[in-house]
Amino acid sequence: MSSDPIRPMIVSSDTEREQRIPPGQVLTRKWPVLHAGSTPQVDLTKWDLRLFGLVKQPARWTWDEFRALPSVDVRADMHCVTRWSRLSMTWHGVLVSEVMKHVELLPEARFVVAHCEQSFTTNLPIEWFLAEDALFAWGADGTDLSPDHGWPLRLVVPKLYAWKSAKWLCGVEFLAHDQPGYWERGGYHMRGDPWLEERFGAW
Ligand SMILES: Nc1nc2c(c(=O)[nH]1)N[C@H]1C(S)=C(S)[C@@H](COP(=O)(O)O)O[C@H]1N2
Ligand SMILES: [Mo]
Repeated sequence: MSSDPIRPMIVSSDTEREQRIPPGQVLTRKWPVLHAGSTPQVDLTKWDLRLFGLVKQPARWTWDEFRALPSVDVRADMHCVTRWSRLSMTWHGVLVSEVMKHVELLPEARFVVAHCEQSFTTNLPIEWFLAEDALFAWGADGTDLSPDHGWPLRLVVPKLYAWKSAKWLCGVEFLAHDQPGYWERGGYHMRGDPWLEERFGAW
């Protein structure tokens, strides 16, 4: 990481709120690890990222191709629905807006499902995926992600509860209708805005 060039810094607008901690959340200085199941072993030589569904042409990147895309740093806070919030993380990766230059969305695409190793999925409305601070991250706070935190690549959507920030990401699917993912089928919210405390239900 230290040999990487200086990357542009994007600052999530939520970090500029006077009250940084959303309702019902508690500040943590540690970085907890939270996920269903075990930490997958990912082989980079077999790894790819696919964008598919309601796009004119699906897109695919190998690890080397993905790492060659222009990268940024994103300063953002992280809020888990289990009530911890971690402030001022610096994520390293490729903005969603940069990746989306490589596909043409069909007009009926309104929702996204993130697909991960071990068939974890999570859904979100497309406008939250396309937010200016959302990125595909391979690193945080100056180092590559550890396997527990989603190495080699995770989605990071700072404006929503962190269960939407899918670890071990392998694909993004564009859909016309919302489709509940893993935690959402278990009762978690289809959107999950921490500022509105969208923890459970509503579908
Ligand atoms: N693939 C996958 N990604 C996941 C999860 C999961 O179970 N599987 N859990 C989510 C939840 S609930 C949270 S709070 C964050 C936690 O990220 P961290 O372990 O890096 O803190 O990852 C999210 N991404
Ligand atoms: Mo979470």
